[in-house]
Order: sequence, then C-alpha cells, then structure tokens
Amino acid sequence: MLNEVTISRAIITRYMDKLSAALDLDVAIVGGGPSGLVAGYYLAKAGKKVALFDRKLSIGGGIWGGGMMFNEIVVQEAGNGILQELDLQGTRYEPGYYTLDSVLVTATLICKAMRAGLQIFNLIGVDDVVIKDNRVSGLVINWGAVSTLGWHIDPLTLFSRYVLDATGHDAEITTILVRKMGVNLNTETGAIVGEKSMDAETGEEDTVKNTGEVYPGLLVSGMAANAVCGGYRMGPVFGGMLLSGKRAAELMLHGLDH
Ligand code: 48F
Repeated sequence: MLNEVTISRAIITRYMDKLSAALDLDVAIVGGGPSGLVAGYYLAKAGKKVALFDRKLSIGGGIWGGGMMFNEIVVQEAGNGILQELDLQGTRYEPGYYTLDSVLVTATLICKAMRAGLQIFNLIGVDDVVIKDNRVSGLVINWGAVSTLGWHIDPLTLFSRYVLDATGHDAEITTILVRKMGVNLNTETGAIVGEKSMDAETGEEDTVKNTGEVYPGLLVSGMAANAVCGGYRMGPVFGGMLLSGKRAAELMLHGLDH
C-alpha cells in the first residue's frame, strides 16, 4: 500500500541530500543553456564535483526554441566535430551546414551531462556571489520563484572553487559582481563591453575566443562571454555554444589540477 507521507518524506530526504552535497563544489555553473550544460558534462566526466543551477522549471535555456520557435538548430562545420562527442548527429543540409532537432539536442545534453555526474538544480536562482580574498568563491542561491515574486527572503550560500557564468545574453552573474563590487574585469576595457549586433560567422568565433576567466574564480561562457567581452550575436547556430562550454571546462580543469 502506498503511503502518502512516505512519498513526501522520500522526496524531502533525497532532495536535501543532493542540495547538502552541493554546498561545497569544485565548480558551480549558473545557467542551463547549451554552454553551461556542455561545460558541466566535461567537468563531471573528468570526475569533478560540479552542480548547475537554473532558475527556470525546464533546463536548456535558449535551445528548445530553435530559431523563432521553429525547433531546428544549425551547426556549422567547426561545431560539427563536437557533436559526436556528445552523442549527437547533424543532418547535412548544404556543405558546411548541419541541422538538428532542437528538442533532441536539449534532451541529449541534459541526459549526457547528468549521466556523467552533473547535479542539476532547476528552480534555483543565483542572486549574488561569495567573495573571499578578492576571488569569487561561491554562490548565493534562492528559489527561482522568490525573485520572480519580488519577495525579500534571505538566501542560502555555497562554496565553489570556480563559478561559471553561463546565464546567456544578460551575463547576470558578472553584471552583479561589477555592480556590487566595482571590480575591473579581464576584458578589453576592464568593464562589461556589451554584446554586438548579428554577425553569425564572427559571433561563433567570438563565443569561443571570449570564453575565459574574467575575474579570479569567475569564468564566462556562451552568450554571457560575448556580452561581457563584446562579441557579436549569431542567432540559432549553436556550434560556438557547444565549443565554448568545452573550452570553459578545459580552462577550469587546468586550474583545478594545477
Ligand atoms: O541563454 P542560454 O541558452 O545560455 P547560453 O548557453 O546559450 C545561448 C543560446 O541559447 C542562444 C543563442 C545562441 O545563438 O544566442 O540564446 O549562452 O541559457 C541561459 C540560462 O541561464 C538561466 C536562464 O534561465 C537560462 O536557462 N539564468 C539566467 N540568469 C540566471 C539563470 C540566474 N541569475 N540564476 C539562475 N539561472
């Protein structure tokens, strides 16, 4: 006989075990779009303790919607190489262009990353970072609904050796850091440069080039990298997002192991 209280207790106990284990991490990723998920996949695969936080109910960020809600994405030749590593297969459209169903891509990235050991927390938003000795050293987290409702409820905190800002176009974590701490970033101007208009070819290259540590302990990937460092946007071509996530993981793995 199913007991309703046992069901409730099972959920509460298991969830609190997961959250408690995530309070001290090698890497905390903010944002479950393509770059954050791919970074999480490679870090978890390398045996690092890594968790990803996204304030929304569904993980995946901007991939689900393809281009203008047509659920197909395009990956160019440079991005096609990484697809196999992620158990994905593009369909050739014209030379240099591959298409994939965006729902399949999103579901595969989530599944691969979690199977590799990435712990994902949906419905948790990140409001702030922890600073210790002039280094970003963790996250300040709260239920996603709290900020949506505009309530003041004090948050909880976790420590991590690195934080990855994978929050997309708004680069929320880096923006909060600059606003609150007035710090200089490792960018051309020392400030948040801002995303540029559409140029798919340049934007794809920028996304990977701009991926990196912009302040001690804080890296940027995906569109957050372009927003912070001043890259062009590229729309629904996604190779750069996948490669950016991999690059972010490689940089942090190097830092964690040296
Ligand atoms: O925007 P998003 O998909 O990030 P990305 O990896 O990929 C960008 C592309 O999807 C697309 C594009 C490519 O051509 O331009 O837009 O750079 O996903 C960002 C995720 O971060 C979450 C948000 O809900 C979304 O799922 N997010 C943003 N700010 C916060 C956050 C926050 N403060 N706390 C928690 N989650």
